[in-house]
Amino acid sequence: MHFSTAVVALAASLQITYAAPSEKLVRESSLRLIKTSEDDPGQWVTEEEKYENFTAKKIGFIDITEIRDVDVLSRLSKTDAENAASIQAVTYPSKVEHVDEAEGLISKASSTNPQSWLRTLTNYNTRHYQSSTGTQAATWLFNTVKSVASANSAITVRQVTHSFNQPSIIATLPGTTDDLIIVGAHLDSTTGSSSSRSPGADDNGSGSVTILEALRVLAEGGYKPKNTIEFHWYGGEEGGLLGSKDVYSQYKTQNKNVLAFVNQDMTGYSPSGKVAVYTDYVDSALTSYVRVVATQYTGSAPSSSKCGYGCSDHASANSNGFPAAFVNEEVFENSNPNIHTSRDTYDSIQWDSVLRHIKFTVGFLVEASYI
Ligand SMILES: *[C@@H]1O[C@H](CO)[C@@H](O)[C@H](O)[C@H]1NC(C)=O
Ligand SMILES: CC(=O)N[C@H]1CO[C@H](CO)[C@@H](O)[C@@H]1O
Repeated sequence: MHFSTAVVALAASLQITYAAPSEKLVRESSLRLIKTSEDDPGQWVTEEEKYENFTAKKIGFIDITEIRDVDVLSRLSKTDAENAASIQAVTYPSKVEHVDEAEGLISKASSTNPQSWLRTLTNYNTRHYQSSTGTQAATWLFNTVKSVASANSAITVRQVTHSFNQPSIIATLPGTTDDLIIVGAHLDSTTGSSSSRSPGADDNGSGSVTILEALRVLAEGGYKPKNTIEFHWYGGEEGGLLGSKDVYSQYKTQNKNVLAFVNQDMTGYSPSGKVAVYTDYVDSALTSYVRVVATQYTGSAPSSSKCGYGCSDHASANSNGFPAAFVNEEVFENSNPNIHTSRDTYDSIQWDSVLRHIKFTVGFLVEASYI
């Protein structure tokens, strides 16, 4: 049971009234406290309700059961406009400045390896964060990231453990400064229960293999950045941004200087043939810079879209005070109709769309490594 007195005390101190769980739900235990909007004081739900009442209805949520940081809880209850002043301010370039260097690396990118990696990821019955196959998939990904990173001995790869079995994975390419440029995606998938078939090809295996290919290209190219570059694969996103919440909470405690985090979630379905830059729960200055970089390296100006509260892992960086942006395959209204279902299969992936995101990712990492 997670109805802890600490949360109640915190709620009182924040003058937030959390919804009391019903007796029945308390008895069933393993209740989680989730928030679906700034104004939502919190709702106690079962794991099944997370999927049935929210994910399946495309309602985003953040699992705040374990969050104790009052700054973070406060930001999660304020609008973007109210939070803007408390997100670390970074001055970004107004144009791209390293095109030749980036294009040289981009020319080495392909979808050959991503296809084989995504085959393996989607062959796990599910990557649900509470399933044993979800943990096995994370272990396979950890070993694969280590193998890809071994092309450059400077790169380190580690796992971040959570209150659930599935870890997150972080690869670090050290620069000459400790300032961080981060790209990330989540490695888990869901269709509800921890045992139901959930290939999660697009949501969000596609984002995971997109950033892994970018790592391969930079590792094999012997790329030496000024800023330190990190690649993050988060566990437990579908449970309410659980893995990224832990990672950014640790980075906040450790006073890490994150100059930019770009989240990519789904990258393999795009009828319009253009990437979409999302504008809610992100940093507006970083988002403008991402548009400039995406226009250069994908060949067209991105569309704009919004996906609401708790939509994906950029919200965790944002609520911890770090500048975040979100680049997705398509505008929200036209996004992949198969996600969170057993139809989100390998065969439905559009590889030209994945390659577009890989080019953007490599271009962004090279450009931002000089900020
Ligand atoms: C979830 O949906 C069921 C069925 O509509 C409803 O009975 C239940 O109260 C809902 N739970 C929450 C936490 O909203
Ligand atoms: C919005 C997006 O691209 N993300 C997908 C991956 O997971 C999140 C959380 O479930 C969903 O919003 C989308 O399915």
